[in-house]
Amino acid sequence: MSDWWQDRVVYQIYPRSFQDTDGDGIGDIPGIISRLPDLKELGVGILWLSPVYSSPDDDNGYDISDYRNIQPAFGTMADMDRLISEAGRFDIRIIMDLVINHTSDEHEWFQKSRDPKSPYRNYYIWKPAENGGPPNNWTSFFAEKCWEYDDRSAEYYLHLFSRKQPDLNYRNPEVLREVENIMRFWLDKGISGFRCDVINILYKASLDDGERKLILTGSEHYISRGGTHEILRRLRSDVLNHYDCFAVGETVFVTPKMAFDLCDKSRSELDMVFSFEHMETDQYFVKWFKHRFRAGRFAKVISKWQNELAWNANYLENHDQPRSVSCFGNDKAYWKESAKMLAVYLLSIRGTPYIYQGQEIGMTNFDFKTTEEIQDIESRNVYRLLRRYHIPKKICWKLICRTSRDNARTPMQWSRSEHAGFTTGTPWLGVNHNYSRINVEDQKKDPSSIRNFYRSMIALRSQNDTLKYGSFRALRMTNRLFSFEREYQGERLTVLLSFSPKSQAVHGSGTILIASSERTVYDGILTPYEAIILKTEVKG
Ligand code: ISL
Repeated sequence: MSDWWQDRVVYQIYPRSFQDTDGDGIGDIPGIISRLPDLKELGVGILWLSPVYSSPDDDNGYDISDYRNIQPAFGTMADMDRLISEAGRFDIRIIMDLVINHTSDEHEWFQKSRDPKSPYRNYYIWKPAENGGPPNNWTSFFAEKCWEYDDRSAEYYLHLFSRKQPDLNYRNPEVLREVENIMRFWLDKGISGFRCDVINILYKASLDDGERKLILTGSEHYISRGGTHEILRRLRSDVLNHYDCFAVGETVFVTPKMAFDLCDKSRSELDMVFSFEHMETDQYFVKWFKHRFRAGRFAKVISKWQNELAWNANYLENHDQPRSVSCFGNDKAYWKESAKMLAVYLLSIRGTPYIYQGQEIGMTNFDFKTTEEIQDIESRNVYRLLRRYHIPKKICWKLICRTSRDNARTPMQWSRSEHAGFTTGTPWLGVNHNYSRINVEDQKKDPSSIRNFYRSMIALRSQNDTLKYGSFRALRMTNRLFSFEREYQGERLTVLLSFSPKSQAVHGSGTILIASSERTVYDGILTPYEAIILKTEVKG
């Protein structure tokens, strides 16, 4: 028996950059409502909304100051209620981002917590100075210190992200109770689950110094510790089990073994997790130092995760990653071919597919020219840090261009009109100048477009049980070719994916189920970046 969240395709919306309707240059909820017919036509069954809650926007909504209110720039609670019901009319379910590792420092709990006598003090992690300095040697995800001194209470508080994102204290049962109530509040409104932000780091097992590491010193004290498993089991039994919903965890530095434990049905924690290893196949140690993408390595990582987990959350893009056609494909000479090939990969591998806004039209990395155009807090911090080490500006800029989270955050390209039809005002982040060539409106009209190909692939997946439930077996995993088989109830599908700008001979037999090119018969030669699914009946 499958669950509905295994059958459907998820589409991630980054509300700030999706569709503006009031001309303030920031996307909004009425904008999402206005695009529901487009999403339905594409074949989307679930929407994941990045945070729409009240926030001072230090980290674009991942710093929440009120979990029960909507950020005014995005609209009102009435808009949100309307979105849930309108989406329901299209049979589209909604999941929301659950950001509970930290809040904003402007959240009422934190403001009260600054008073050492307040009952809220224990909602966060406060510690006195250690030898006149921070309580331990940990470092943050955003290339800065992770302890901030608060004059008012004369102690430090922990923040694994920006200093405006203090970490909640999960040793305090009150915090869990508050979180459960927030989850119920949204589930009662009719949403169908959560994407749980950095969910495997909630519980800090100790605050001792960490082993010194190039990045994230201290992480061994909080990555996937027993306390987090316990919290997840509580959230499941107290809340999630009482609704028709699912939970996908964003799990940083997760290994297949950790992911297995988090998703093991008998433990009742999460339904699936986002892992990162495949996204790191083009980097040395940290994402800022990239090397050429090697498809062979990517394929091996994917195969490992396919073999070790019963069900994966599959993605190539999100609001934190550069555009997939720019890093795994070829966004110049083979832009269209490679974007379609990646679509075949994403929709034919076993698991729930997650498409990020703009991926379905092959949006590319930004074309900014200066650092002033960058808004992302992480990119800004890293740039500053690299400059402190006297790394030449040109090199810093190159690193930022390839890796910045703003690559994914440039506004959605809807049409050829000004600002790509995203806004009538000034967009909060620059629109990529290629919008007159890459946009939804043109691609809807062109039968051979990337978007129409995504539509066909989504439709194919929804009708084909082998693509949804079939077993996975890797065949070839080289830098030029990734091929694998899926098998289910007497049907075998062979998926051939070319990662090469050259034609190559690849053995394969069967009838073509779908091809990213126009061909109807397979002659044993894959053209550059071509993808084909061949179908054979299994004897016996
Ligand atoms: O961006 C990253 C890698 O590309 C990560 O280090 C990222 O910070 C990490 O995956 C956690 O991400 C999530 O939580 C952050 C938020 O900034 C991200 O946007 C969110 O996806 C803090 O809430």
